[in-house]
Amino acid sequence: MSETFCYHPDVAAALADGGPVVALESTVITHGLPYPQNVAAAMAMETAVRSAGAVPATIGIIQGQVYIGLDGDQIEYLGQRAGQDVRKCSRRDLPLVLACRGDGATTVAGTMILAHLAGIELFATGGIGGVHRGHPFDVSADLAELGRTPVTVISSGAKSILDLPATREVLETNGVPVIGYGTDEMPAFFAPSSGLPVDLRLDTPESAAAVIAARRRLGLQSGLLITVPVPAAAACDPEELEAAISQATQEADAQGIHGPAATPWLLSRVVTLTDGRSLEANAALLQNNGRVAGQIAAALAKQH
Ligand code: PSU
Ligand code: MN
Repeated sequence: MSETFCYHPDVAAALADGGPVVALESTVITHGLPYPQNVAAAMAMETAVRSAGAVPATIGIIQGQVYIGLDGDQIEYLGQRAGQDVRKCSRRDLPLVLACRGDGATTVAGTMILAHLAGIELFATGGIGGVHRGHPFDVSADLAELGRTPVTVISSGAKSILDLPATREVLETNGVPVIGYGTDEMPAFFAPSSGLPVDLRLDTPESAAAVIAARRRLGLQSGLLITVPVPAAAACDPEELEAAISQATQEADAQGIHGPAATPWLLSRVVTLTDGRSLEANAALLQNNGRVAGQIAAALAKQH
């Protein structure tokens, strides 16, 4: 992997020592948030991971080179290209962007694959993809990846731009447990709850590390999903959000926006329709998830 992967020195040192490392994705930078808030959110998330005692590794592809730990200049480079010609990379896209020596931002699916190949077991982000409302065949590659790659994803669940009950069913089919961290209900990104139950509630980093260790002992080659609600102080007004989300979903359908373009388009439309209020909640939950993931990584490293 050494020629294909370029490791940040801090990440290489932590991995060599069995120290705590948390992978972070780059599609949230290029396709999830606008510039310059995307770069600020990515840097704040790295700081949150560090403050919990772990090393962040933001994963991305620049000119066909995979970086396991982008530096600040590289995050700025990708961040400035938000909405431009950076390929959004899930499993199918990875060989294409490498062969073409292109720039690529990794989704949850793409980041899980590269993190696993790099020897990183934990990954924090904002939201996972899912089944699109009204499009039962537009199922994010994230759900299949969670079923086949042994990485633990810490997120705030999935946005209600998606069909959450269907998303929950596909996760179950793929053998992916949904763990609630400090909650009995699966969170719905901006909203702390979705009405859907979790498979297990955990309240401490040590108990989360114990589940990861048990998965490892069984040799299961599948992932775990740990869901963390948005911090209460940063949550948006649920009615305003629901109105924005249903308007955005209807507009996307009317304009024929689908496939990989659907999630980025809906995300940016919701920011506009909420006058940017959803952006603040997004940044807050990213930081909080980075902090929780750092704490779980630290607890896991102590068990070695
Ligand atoms: N949900 C968010 N923000 C995001 C994404 C999802 O709230 O930035 C990104 C993630 O990278 C996720 C991807 O893996 O969108 C899912 O895209 P698709 O539905 O095309 O699989
Ligand atoms: Mn899709």
